[in-house]
Amino acid sequence: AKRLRGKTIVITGASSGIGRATAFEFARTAPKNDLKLILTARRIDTLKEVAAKIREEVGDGVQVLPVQLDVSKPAEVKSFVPGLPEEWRDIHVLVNNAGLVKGVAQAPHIEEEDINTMFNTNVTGLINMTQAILPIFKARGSEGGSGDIINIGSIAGREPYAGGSIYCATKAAVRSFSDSLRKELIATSIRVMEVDPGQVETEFSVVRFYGDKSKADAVYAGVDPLTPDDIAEVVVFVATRRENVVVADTLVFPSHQAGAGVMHRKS
Ligand code: NDP
Ligand code: 8X3
Repeated sequence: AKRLRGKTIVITGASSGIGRATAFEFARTAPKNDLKLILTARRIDTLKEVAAKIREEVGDGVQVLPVQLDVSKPAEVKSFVPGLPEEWRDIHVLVNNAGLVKGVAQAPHIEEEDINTMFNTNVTGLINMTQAILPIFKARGSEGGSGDIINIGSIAGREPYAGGSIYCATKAAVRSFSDSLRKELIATSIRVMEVDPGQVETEFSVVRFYGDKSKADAVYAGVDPLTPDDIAEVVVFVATRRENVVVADTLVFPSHQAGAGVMHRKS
């Protein structure tokens, strides 16, 4: 927790699921009065509720700034850092978590709009956010602790499956980008770390099925998925290692899962 002292952390997609849980976990772990959390997503009202709940749980010690940001819009990402109040620009950790899946359609029936939404959010959004923040990290020079980029990938990026071709391709792209970036930054002390969850129960499946809650619930029937907190703990763990330790890559399953779609169901 001492290692978070004085830091400013940006989380994308903090209005729900893993991003929201990660915000709480950082707040709980932070030394009192000495952490700034910038929470971003499209739903600003939900972000404000998250910020209020964090203050309720951990007190006013942690400063929380909700910022409306659609990572799929390059112009919004470009004006993100310049739009922050001066005292919030000294960013140390970027958690690239915003992401989504749309549908289970297979080629040649995949909607163009869904393809674009997934790529623009999961890939271009993540790359643009990284490019927006990296100059802040690089300006610190090569001494330790100059900055962390934590990308949320997925088992889907390692094991592509039918009905997920676009989503899987986006997460494979995240993986390639993380691995290239780590090599590009080898002479710096910037840490590029990827956390790849297996099945986590969040709004993910509700979004996949365009708001159809019963279809989403069926995904989790008879299984015991991870909770968003389980992944949040891993994200905060990798961010709080000694400066010279890079947890480059992490794959996290619930115990009944052993691959994308390799699930043991009780019924
Ligand atoms: P949720 O749907 O619960 O959360 C997704 C978050 O992303 C929301 O806060 C949403 O906020 C945000 N988001 C979506 N589109 C945009 C956008 N264009 N700009 C900014 N924020 C956006 O799902 P999860 O918590 O499960 O997903 C988080 C990450 O975890 C994703 O990258 C997902 O691919 C990954 N993941 C999830 C797994 C799972 O099984 N749940 C497994 C492996 C990886 P808003 O709508 O307010 O913009
Ligand atoms: C989410 C995991 O396998 O349901 O990234 O697509 S999967």
